[in-house]
Amino acid sequence: MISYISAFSVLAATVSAHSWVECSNHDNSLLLPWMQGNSTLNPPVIIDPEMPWYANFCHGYPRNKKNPGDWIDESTNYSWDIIDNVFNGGPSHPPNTNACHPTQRTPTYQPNAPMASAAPGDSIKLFFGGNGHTRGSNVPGGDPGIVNVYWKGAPEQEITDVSEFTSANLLATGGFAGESFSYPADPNIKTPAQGLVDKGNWLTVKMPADMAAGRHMMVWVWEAQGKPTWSTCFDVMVGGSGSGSAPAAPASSSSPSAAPVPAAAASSAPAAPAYSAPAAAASPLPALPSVVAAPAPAAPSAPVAPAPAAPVAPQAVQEPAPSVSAKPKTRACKAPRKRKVEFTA
Ligand SMILES: [Cu+2]
Repeated sequence: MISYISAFSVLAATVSAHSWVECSNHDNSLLLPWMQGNSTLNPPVIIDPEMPWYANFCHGYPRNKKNPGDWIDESTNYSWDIIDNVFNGGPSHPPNTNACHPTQRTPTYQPNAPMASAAPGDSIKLFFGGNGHTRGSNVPGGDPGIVNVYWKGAPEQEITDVSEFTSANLLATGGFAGESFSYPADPNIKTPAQGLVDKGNWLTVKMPADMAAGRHMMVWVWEAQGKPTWSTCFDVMVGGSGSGSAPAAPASSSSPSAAPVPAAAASSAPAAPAYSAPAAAASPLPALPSVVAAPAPAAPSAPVAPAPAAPVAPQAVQEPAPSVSAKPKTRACKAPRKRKVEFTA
């Protein structure tokens, strides 16, 4: 029995590294300097861009992402474990080659968490958690690998199967740690247990200049050792500055930092898909969620709401005590995930 459990633990450890896109259009122009500056304090102050009080830096969300977020919920309810579902085939666990998690196979969006919008030529910045893996910890081969974004290149076209993760469908690629910030600087510090802090990884994705107006479905895929391991699916609504054949597109400025497309405009566009944009999302992203305005009683003051005019110089930004919806800030990779059927026969 002991050896059985050991084998189970080893097996689970090789596939437990995980990450997913938290935000599909993230503005880190203030957050990153804050993270860098606060990391130099003694002791360092951790800035975690994922915490709900930084939600106003996010201007686009993955499918079915909740705002404010709940990473425990997300890690099981929309992050798609490709290794577990695709490559562990067998009679008791037939391969499931879907490209997306079941909750991300339609363009469904939660209230206050709209899809990204952009104009052709814009760049969007995907934000995903390092989760302790930025320096290769707990990743097969000890290399953090790469992240790719796949699409079909035309509006209203879905990537549905992992076989469509091809070079022909590749829109963007970069290192998992290519746009990350982690500390301490010593590269020998590789794990959270050793003191590694890696709260922010990004991938900048440039929209092609000739991109057609409409909703473009995209899949972010983390690949290690040449194999896709995890995916997150999202959409980008592209406003009309393309061909004249496109119908009136949702009103939107071309700035990446612009407010998201109002749901009303998106749903009235002739070519708009039947995605479930909530009517309540007609205004730009709200102020900090109400749960943040009421921090735990022990918190000395309201959380610091990062204002656009805030100085860029690094400063200590105090994170409030976690409120009811705020999950622990320490986010090492989860404990070995439950295997479903391998050992039941
Ligand atoms: Cu992980």
